[in-house]
Amino acid sequence: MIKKVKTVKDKFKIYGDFISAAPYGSGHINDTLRVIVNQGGTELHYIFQRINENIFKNPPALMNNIKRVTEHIFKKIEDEGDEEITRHTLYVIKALDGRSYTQDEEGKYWRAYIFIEKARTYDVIETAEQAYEAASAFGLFQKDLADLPGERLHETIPDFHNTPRRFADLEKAVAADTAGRVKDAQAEIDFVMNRKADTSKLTDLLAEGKLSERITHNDTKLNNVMIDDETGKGVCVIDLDTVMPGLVHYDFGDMVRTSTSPAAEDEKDLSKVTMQFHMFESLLRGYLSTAGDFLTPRERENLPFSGKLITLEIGIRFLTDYLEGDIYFKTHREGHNLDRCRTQFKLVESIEEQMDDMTALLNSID
Ligand code: ADP
Ligand code: GN1
Ligand code: MG
Repeated sequence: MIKKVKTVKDKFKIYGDFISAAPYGSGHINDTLRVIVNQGGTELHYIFQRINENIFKNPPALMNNIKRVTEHIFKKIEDEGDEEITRHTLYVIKALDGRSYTQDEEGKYWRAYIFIEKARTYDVIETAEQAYEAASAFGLFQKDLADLPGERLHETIPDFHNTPRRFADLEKAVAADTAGRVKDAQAEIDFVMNRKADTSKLTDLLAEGKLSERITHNDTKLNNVMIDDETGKGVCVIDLDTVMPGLVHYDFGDMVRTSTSPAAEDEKDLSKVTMQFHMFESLLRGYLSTAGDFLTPRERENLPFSGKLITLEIGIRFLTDYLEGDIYFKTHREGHNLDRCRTQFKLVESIEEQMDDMTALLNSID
């Protein structure tokens, strides 16, 4: 792999001698590496990613989305006189042939980004300030893309946040029981079946024209936003593979899913999993600080429910993957997807218990 990265590096407009490459981060989808090169005695860092083609079927179209989105944000912050532009948006390094990606000898797709220094991502929320900063960064991201010119973005994963569809996929996985695991997950399957009515609530509003499609990130988990090491401020929204048309709720909801519980996504001790209200409050205030002025009243009123919905949806996806034999998400231990599913459903319950308070808080904010 490392030898391959060295060859791939030579296909990008990266000037300097290859020093090393090592796996980086804890994403569930792509292969991510930090690559170090020596340029006249100075070490330069890059992020290289091999795009997961089991999941993303059309890498050139995906990279065209990312190019359009990052160039649009680049121009905006350049006009504002930002002096740290390549810390505030992902910056795609071009290949020697001018494309925004390259291919290795096996035809696999690779991209390279400038490495964002003096900032990091968090897998588990630590402070309410981080929740505020993450939410305000994702809200700003939506706002910046509201005037993206050109045709509709490519749907990199069709029906990505179509929750009724995810429900139907689970039903199919249960009926097929290909890995023989249904017997080990009956309580979790029942949990989902009891909440069928929730799954279509937002997609129905969209179909009735009561909610509108916007350009959204669609994978706003906490470790997809970089936080500055010194200031604690949100620096940059990353992981742009799923930027495409969507509902704002799935973005806000995934922040609630990933930034309110003090437990890891795969925590086995479910007593640790809880929706901490003060974290929700910070998220809500952070999100409204940047997104508040473009949200419609109906979008706004569904924000508390969105946290429950996407937590249920991601739990359904982990459960489906468990039943299908772990074919989608990277797993690192036996039962990993089932453990992840259980934390999601525990969190759904915690959100359900606090839904009235969440709504009351929203209604108390101008
Ligand atoms: P995945 O789709 O697999 O989640 P990500 O794009 O989120 O992959 O990248 C995985 C991790 O790599 C991130 O959580 C982050 O820690 C790190 N990372 C990604 N892009 C950059 C970057 N430009 N600079 C610094 N770190 C990055
Ligand atoms: C995946 O790429 P990553 O690790 O940030 C997944 C998300 C899930 C998340 C669960 C393209 O996100 O949809 O919410 O895992 N991304 C894709 O942790 O499926
Ligand atoms: Mg990620």
